Amino acid sequence: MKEVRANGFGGRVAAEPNGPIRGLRKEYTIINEESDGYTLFNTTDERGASKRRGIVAALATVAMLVPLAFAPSATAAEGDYSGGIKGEYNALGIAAGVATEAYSGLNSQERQDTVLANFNQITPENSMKPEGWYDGNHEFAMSDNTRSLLKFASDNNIRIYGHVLVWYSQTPDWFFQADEWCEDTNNTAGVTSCPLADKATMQERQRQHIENVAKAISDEFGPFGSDTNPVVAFDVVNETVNDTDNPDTNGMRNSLWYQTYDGEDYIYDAFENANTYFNEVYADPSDDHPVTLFINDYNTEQSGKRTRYAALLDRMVAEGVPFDGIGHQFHVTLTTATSNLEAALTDMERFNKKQAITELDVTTGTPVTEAKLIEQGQYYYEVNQIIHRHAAQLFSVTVWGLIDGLSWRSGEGAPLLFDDNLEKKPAYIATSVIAPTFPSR
Ligand code: 9MR
Repeated sequence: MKEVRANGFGGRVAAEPNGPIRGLRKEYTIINEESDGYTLFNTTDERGASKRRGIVAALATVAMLVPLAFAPSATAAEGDYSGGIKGEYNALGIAAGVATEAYSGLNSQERQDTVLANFNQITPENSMKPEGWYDGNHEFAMSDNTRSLLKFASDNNIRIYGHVLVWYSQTPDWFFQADEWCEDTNNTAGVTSCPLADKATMQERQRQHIENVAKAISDEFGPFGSDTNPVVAFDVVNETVNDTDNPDTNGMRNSLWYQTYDGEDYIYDAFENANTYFNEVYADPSDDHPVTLFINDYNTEQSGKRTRYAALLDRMVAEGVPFDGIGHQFHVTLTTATSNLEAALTDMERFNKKQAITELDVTTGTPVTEAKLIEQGQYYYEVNQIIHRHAAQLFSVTVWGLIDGLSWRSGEGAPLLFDDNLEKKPAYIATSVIAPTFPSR
């Protein structure tokens, strides 16, 4: 990895051949020791030749140390930057997603504006998980959080990538009990002291849950595929593959789903049910497959997990399971080789399905320094190049949160594209611009 040095704000200011970057408060410049400084972007043509020339020249001196400097810009205007990330991805046929909720990334006008300027798809970060649909009486109902998010999406013509129908986590333990009212004296989530339900009971509970979700959404927002229903995809199952190679479960997680079914066919059933209810029963007759059905997992950038994931997918294909897409969460750090992310996408190409980057975030470690933020920009830039190379199969790329402070990993170092003041980080620039602009690490 090449050394990156940040001179910090107010550090060395580069020559300004093209003017400041529109939409950015700070101007980001590359300065290397053997040449002039180069502005990464210009106001009139973000993909212009002058910029490329500058960067190529900068990259040509790669014997190097690439110190980077920030310089405050007096003239940069806010909020008008090349159609945002969605504009860039749209050119590739990929949706630009963010995980958020009405109560977090959409709870101020400024946050809503930032979401709408940059993304055209939202994954509900928590509200649509199984436990989000039940009250204390085990009654099924759409929550206000889910309703608000769907309404925001429907009103603003933004897509929803649903998350998640079947998951070992954030599912009430009673769901897996033979008697759902049996008192569970074990306080650990995912474990119950009560006798487990049998397979037939679980098959019916799963079917009912999936039908209820599809029906509740279509009752309020119209059938799937209609103009008012924003749902275009769903994580049907999440995190079913084991972290280690457990031969007893054929590499699958020994969850309460696995235990109650005594096998992985709960996954097959989930796709059958989702296909029936989202793409048939509650679908608009004019659209024969409105909801793209995904399987989703983490650590697919690691070869062992990926091998087990692919083996499961092979079995699903052999069983004729109606799945449409393969999700890669990509919760990574600056030390995760980006080539491993690319290997994950490449290895899954043979299935001829859609793929999605479903939960992208890249922690810097702490303390978060300017140098780390620049390196993170370079990392996101490498990921963006991978996205370009795999655009044909990619359905969407989703960052797991709007601003660093709202991230589930905020303690591990600023993982996202916007800081807590909604300022665009180098990671944002790297993600939103197609032209080759960042020197490699
Ligand atoms: O980001 C989510 C966080 O707010 C929740 O507390 C957490 C609870 O499990 O889930 C987080 O989202 C997870 C996602 O649903 C599935 N993949 C891993 C994500 C990070 O934990």
